[in-house]
Amino acid sequence: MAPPTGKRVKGVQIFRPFVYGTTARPFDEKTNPKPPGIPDDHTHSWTVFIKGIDDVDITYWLRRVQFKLHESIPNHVRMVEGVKGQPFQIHETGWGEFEITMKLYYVPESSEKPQTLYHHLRLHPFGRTEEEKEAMRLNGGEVISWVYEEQIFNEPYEPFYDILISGALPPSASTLKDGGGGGGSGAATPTSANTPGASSSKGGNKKGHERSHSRASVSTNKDGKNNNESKEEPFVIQKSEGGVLERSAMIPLVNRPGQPFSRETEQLEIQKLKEAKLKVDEMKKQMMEELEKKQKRLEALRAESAKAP
Ligand code: SLL
Repeated sequence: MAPPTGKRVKGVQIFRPFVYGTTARPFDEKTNPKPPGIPDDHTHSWTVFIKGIDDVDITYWLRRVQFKLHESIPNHVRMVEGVKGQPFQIHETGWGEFEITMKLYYVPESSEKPQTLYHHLRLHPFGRTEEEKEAMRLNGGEVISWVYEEQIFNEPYEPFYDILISGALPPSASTLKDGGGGGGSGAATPTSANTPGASSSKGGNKKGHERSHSRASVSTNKDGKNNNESKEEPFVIQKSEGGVLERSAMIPLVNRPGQPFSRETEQLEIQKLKEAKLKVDEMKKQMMEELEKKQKRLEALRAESAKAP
């Protein structure tokens, strides 16, 4: 960890969405043939990864990841250095499931201590019912276990803050230097309109492409000016519709293959929660009615027994 440089930007939290998890496939002569030299008892090939949502680069905030695999695997502690635009990942083969430890090392400008994540490698479908398990088998019996997560940077140091908010510029306005290095002077000071990740949670919903998030509130920039009052730039989608801008904290509008975390998914989850709440409310109502009936019956019995000689 580098010694802290500059001051912390007070009252600011910046988040960056990312995805981590495992993808496993059973060996199969047709769909996934076992490469030569792989031990007989190995049944699966698998990958563990950490990457940006919608495959955007995250190496401007994440420098390296140490993956700690099961001790039975040769060379089981592996350091993966960030390569711009590439996921942090390890491909392996094996026969069993286990807990993978991932230690995230941030860029030196952040002065952040490393943080550890844990993830269970899944080779076999998991679920409460056989149907749920069956639904987990994707093409070729692939089993995915992926998690959406948000990295929160709380009151980042100024140079790191500059790096975090230096992206997501419309191409014409972009004066970006290559990621992660510089910081400090010369970093662009973007407006709220072109830095979705740094937008205030009250900042409104610009054409529906920004995500308001309770933990994503950035109310002031480093000059103490309110970002929300900055001049709004026209919002330019650089990737496919539903894609996200580099260095932003956006999530895609809709799912596409290999990209299951989007506003669409979020809405479905919210819908599920709403339905679950309705069901719980209904159950509660029924229980209250039953309780009331029982109480009445109890009162009647008490009255009867009081009358008894
Ligand atoms: C289990 N507790 O029994 C776990 C351990 C270990 C998995 C799983 C070895 C691969 C290799 C491998 O797959 N270990 O030999 O490279 O399920």
